[in-house]
Amino acid sequence: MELADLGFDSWFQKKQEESPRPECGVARITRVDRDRYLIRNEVCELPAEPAGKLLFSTESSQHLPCVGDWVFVQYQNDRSRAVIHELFPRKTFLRRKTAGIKIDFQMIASNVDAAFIIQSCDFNFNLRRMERYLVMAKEGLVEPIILLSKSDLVDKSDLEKMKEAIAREVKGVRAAAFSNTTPDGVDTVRQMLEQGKTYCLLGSSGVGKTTLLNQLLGRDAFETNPVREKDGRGRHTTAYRQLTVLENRSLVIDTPGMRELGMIADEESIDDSFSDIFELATKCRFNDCTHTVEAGCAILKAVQDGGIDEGRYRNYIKLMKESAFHQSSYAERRKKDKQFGRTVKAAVTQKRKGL
Ligand SMILES: Nc1nc2c(ncn2[C@@H]2O[C@H](COP(=O)(O)OP(=O)(O)OP(=O)(O)O)[C@@H](O)[C@H]2O)c(=O)[nH]1
Ligand SMILES: [Mg+2]
Ligand SMILES: [Zn+2]
Repeated sequence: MELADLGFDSWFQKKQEESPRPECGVARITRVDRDRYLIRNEVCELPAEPAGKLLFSTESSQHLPCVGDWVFVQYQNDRSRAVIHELFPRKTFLRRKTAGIKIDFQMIASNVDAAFIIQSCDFNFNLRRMERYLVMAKEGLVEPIILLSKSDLVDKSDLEKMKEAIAREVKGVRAAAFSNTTPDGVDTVRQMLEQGKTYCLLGSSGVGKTTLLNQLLGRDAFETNPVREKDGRGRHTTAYRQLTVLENRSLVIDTPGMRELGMIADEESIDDSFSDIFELATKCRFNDCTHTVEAGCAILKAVQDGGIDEGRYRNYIKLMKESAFHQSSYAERRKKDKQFGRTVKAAVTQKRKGL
């Protein structure tokens, strides 16, 4: 195997020529598990650790090696271990803000050509989350590819509606649905993979990232686990980020499912694309209307009258069902909706009275 097979292209070659380190070898970080690293070179995969100088000269963890990084290393005596001395500049990256007051970032992966943003069709579909991932990819110059997994679990018409919703929401981004349960489904993804290019699997726990990787590999190399039946949530099976070389010489980085509760809850404002529906919700007869079966539901009426597109209505219901959204902020949102409704009413009354 040559470094080019691991993704070392002319961009990195140029960087190396600009600031060579003749005393060092070049390798790629293939696994990060807390402070333990694996690297891969032309010959093999082996453990490595950062040099003290590298560790202590960085203020933020984002400057430490992450999976996908190209690094300068020195091998120790029998070449069974290596010391990482320096990182190559990152061509692209995926990172997210860490929790806390100080603005800092956690690296997810680097030098990724395309990120598969995976949501499962059954419980996980959420346009707002998708948007977050799209922003993340865009910021790091990574091409996003949207994948809907577990297409076997929903009926065709629902799947079409989700695809339409995606098409309405984002333009110019590749998107596909697939199922890990059929060879056809996996081929849909396989066809997108190019030799020497690096792909990163992103998405909530349980959407089937590792299952997809195993399918692409053709063997159960990595552990997967069933999701919780009641809400489809995963069990955070994958514990570290790892880069795997496929037979077709493309490179796939699997990641642990992200805990996104904070990611969604920190967004206070109501999604613009559903604001009209939220507004209608204040006019339902019952305070705890679920907008699915109730008499006197203003939303259902608008759907029947054609005032609200049925596809959008379904997306809204899906969004409300999405647990993180539902549990953390639904009650609050309803309260706000009511308040908002009152404000609107008051404004209208004032206007009528000519105030
Ligand atoms: N019905 C169906 N089940 C699937 C599909 N893909 C994966 N699963 C199942 O979903 C469960 C979770 O899959 P994983 O691959 O472990 O999910 P993951 O995204 O890697 O989850 P984490 O490692 O926790 O982030 C497993 O029981 C899989 O068998 C699919 O296309 N259809
Ligand atoms: Mg996994
Ligand atoms: Zn209602």
